[in-house]
Amino acid sequence: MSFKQKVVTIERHIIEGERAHPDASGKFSGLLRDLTLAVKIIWREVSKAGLVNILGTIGRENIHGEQVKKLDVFADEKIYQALDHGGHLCVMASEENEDVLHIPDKYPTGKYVLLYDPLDGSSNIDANVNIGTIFSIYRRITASGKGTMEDCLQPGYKQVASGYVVYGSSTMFVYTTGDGVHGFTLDPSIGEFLLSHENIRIPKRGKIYSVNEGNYRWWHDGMKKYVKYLQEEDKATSRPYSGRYIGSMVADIHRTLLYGGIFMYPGDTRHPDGKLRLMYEANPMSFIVEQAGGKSSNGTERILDVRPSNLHQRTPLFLGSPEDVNECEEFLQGKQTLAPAS
Ligand code: P6P
Repeated sequence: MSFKQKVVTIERHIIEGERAHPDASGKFSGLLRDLTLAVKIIWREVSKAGLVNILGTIGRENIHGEQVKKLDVFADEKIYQALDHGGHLCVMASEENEDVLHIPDKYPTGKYVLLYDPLDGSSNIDANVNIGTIFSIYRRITASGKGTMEDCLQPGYKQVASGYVVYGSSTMFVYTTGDGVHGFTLDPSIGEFLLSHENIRIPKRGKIYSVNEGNYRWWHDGMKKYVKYLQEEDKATSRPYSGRYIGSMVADIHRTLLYGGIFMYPGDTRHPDGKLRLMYEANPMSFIVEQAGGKSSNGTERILDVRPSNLHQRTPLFLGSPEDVNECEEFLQGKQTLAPAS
């Protein structure tokens, strides 16, 4: 990096973004500062997990004599503890907890709501595979005081911010506040996330599809036909596509965002709604992908328009380059009019 290049932290980027929107009221800089602190604490544990054997189950003691917690429980607690006292939030909800998480009575409440998946893909960590933290921020609906389930159960288009962290060889924080998608890479030597990918735009079409093909036998016909179509040879449409599936959604979608293509977790004859959670995974990642120029659907409807009925409800998910998602939907809806391979 040349010394002339300015060093932009997440906090500076948010503040400069707020200056561009006079109506902003310092809305995010404090909230995201607290969130990035929790993320750095999680990063510290994730990056040494293989060495300190803290993957144990709850109840064991580690070499420091501390109670060992599974990493996802640890991450869940760190995010809650970092955000429960800042006065920005009226309520939280976590993928790890059945009910909403209230702000302790001793702390002030604020006008925002935080939903988060503290450590998505944590079952992969002992294979040193990328895992991630995902978050969604909404404005509260109720007037004041403690937030409620109503504040948490909002459709995705109501999000005012969302983002993810992908922990790996380099750890990145990617977020949107509705003004484009921006990526920051952690510089461990100074413990700061520095702007590395400003205004990420997803390619209109890619050459990679990402899905667990082990579920093929349970897929509906449209899904089977679409994947077979991608595997046909046709140079004019860059087919066959490459198949890439890490099995850690944050990593698979991060690659899709940067390289283009499509990520899919469909519903099937065993699980009509698929596996991924609407509120903690699909909505925040869909806001990011749409803000980068992509598309995200459940096969028939825009994910961000889905009206939630349950905090932990699952949804089929098809997201990525707009031309790829449009093509996928044609197959899923039995409307494909695409020419067979020449
Ligand atoms: P499958 C990880 O457990 C996760 O929740 C997502 O990160 C990932 O995309 C998906 O499940 C993988 O599920 O059924 O393909 O192993």
